[in-house]
Amino acid sequence: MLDLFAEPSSELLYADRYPMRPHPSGVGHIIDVPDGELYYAPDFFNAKVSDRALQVLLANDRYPVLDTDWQNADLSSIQWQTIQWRQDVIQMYGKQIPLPRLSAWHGDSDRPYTYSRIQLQPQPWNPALDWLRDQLQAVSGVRFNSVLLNWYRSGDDHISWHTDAEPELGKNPTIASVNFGETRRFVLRRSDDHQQKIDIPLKHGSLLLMSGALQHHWQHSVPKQAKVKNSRLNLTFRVIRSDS
Ligand SMILES: O=C(O)CCC(=O)C(=O)O
Repeated sequence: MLDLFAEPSSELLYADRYPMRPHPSGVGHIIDVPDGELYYAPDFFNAKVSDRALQVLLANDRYPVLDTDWQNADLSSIQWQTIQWRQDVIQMYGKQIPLPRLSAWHGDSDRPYTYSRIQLQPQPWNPALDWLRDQLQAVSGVRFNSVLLNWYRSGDDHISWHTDAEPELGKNPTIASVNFGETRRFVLRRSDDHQQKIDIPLKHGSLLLMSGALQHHWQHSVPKQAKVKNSRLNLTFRVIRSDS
């Protein structure tokens, strides 16, 4: 397994398995995986911006963002100030199963999105999300029109193996994954060979860009991590096509 838990210290690290080279912008590295493209910048957002982002995205009228046991907090009558966090449920065997994380969907109003058979109507852009999207456009050249936010309240929250291959994302989507809060493992595995894995610790302030044919050949997940007690936010910026 390729383990990226150690910070890349040179562009040649892991070159024997998947070559890495500096991104032309000078920030972060391109990881040349077969059948896809990955760009990873561990410190894309500095500590000050990242701390602020966590505070703003979780701002509410009841609990401090840090030092709250969010997994057990009563969220029923909380007023969220920036993001309307919601507990989505999926139907399985006739039962309503809560997803093991909280979510929100923001974006252009004419771009609804369906995942896990949940149809999401976007909440509007706000200054924080708009600012983040501008930073991503500078590095990716892509103007994203939607963002899915996932809040992993502790290491119990997770997301199972899947690909982001919904038709409304187009054939080879570019997806920008931004991370604030606790470091969590982001694991990729080849769809046709589950032993081939890439394990990337997505840390506070990091950016991972997935593009090319990646979603057709690699699945991804964020596994449970029992020792993790604090929150992690993940924002995946996407382009939803109008002709889907
Ligand atoms: O939290 C992450 O890093 C991944 C999120 C994800 O896989 C998704 O939103 O589809």
